[in-house]
Amino acid sequence: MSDIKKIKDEYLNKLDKDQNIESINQIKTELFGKNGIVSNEFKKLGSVSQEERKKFASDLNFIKEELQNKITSKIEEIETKEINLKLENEKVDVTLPERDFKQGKIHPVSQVIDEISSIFSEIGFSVEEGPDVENEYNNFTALNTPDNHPARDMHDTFYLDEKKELLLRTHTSPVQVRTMLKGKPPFKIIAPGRTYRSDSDQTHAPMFHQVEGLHIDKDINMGHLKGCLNYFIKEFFEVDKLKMRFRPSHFPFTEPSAEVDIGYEIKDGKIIIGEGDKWLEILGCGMVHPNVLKNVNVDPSKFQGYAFGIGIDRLGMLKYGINDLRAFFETDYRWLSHFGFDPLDVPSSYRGLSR
Ligand code: 2U9
Repeated sequence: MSDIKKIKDEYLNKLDKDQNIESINQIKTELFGKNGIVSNEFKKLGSVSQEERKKFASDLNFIKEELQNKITSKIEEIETKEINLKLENEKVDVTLPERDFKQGKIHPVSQVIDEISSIFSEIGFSVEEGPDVENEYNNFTALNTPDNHPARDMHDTFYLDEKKELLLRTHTSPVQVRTMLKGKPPFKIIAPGRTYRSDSDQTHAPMFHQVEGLHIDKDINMGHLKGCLNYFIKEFFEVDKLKMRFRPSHFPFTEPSAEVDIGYEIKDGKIIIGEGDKWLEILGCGMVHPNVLKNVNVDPSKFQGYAFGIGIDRLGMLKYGINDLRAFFETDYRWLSHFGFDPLDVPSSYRGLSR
């Protein structure tokens, strides 16, 4: 018994010294583990004579309780110390100045894409998307644009390989090609997105945005095209009256083809869309060429329809009075906080896709 008393004093001493949770647990195992010092003393009880057993057991229990109490209070002490240290370090300094708060803005291009998508969805168009990197079949060949066509020129197209098989799409038309190749008519879709051409000045950027539309069904004619574009332009510019004219043009993928101008005038230095005696070119369109339909496995004797292409950036510049295209893509925060849109402020022309 004197041995175990010595050990008790030794361990009480150890526990008094600065300990951490791990070393306390280590001590706990040394004393009370399966082969611990105290546990082994209890095992000896059976071999002690009847007379001594009662005293031995009571002494042992006393020592056990003393050590266990010490361990429990030591653990509590360490945990309290840790909590206090944490509180000390995490203290909030209420005298600090507040952090600079920056309200995010919607970029005008995203805003205009949302407005356009919303307007077309009201008359049954769905929105399709596709990759920026395309193959030459989807971007040119399927669109009736032969090998020697000037649009394929290195000056216009960013090719990504020597063989000129991969490129950055020069229009969003490959999205319509992909949609028609994987589905069956009718098709009524718009394809907004980034497009690329090797061009850069005040009105051209090497990356710009387009939205193209395609409506293919039985008996679709140019009257439908005219009605659709008239509705879109009126909704987009929020005008009731609109002067619109179709000028004959040429695109390899449409026949006949046209460019569309809308009437405008300048009042107090501001551009007023809709009426007036000036004309502004706004988009290109036409009836989809039978060769294009054949290339995407649509029978042109049964199905026909119209397509159009609109430059989104220019449309946004016109509607929101922005005059340098390059500023769109310079990611200047001050420019964005002026021309950007509050995400919670919904203009009347944007009805949201959920309605
Ligand atoms: C398919 C068939 C036909 C899309 C069309 C135009 C006319 C057009 C320009 C307008 C301004 C491009 O951004 S812009 O420079 N686009 O004039 N785009 S018809 O015709 C298609 C598309 C896909 C399968």
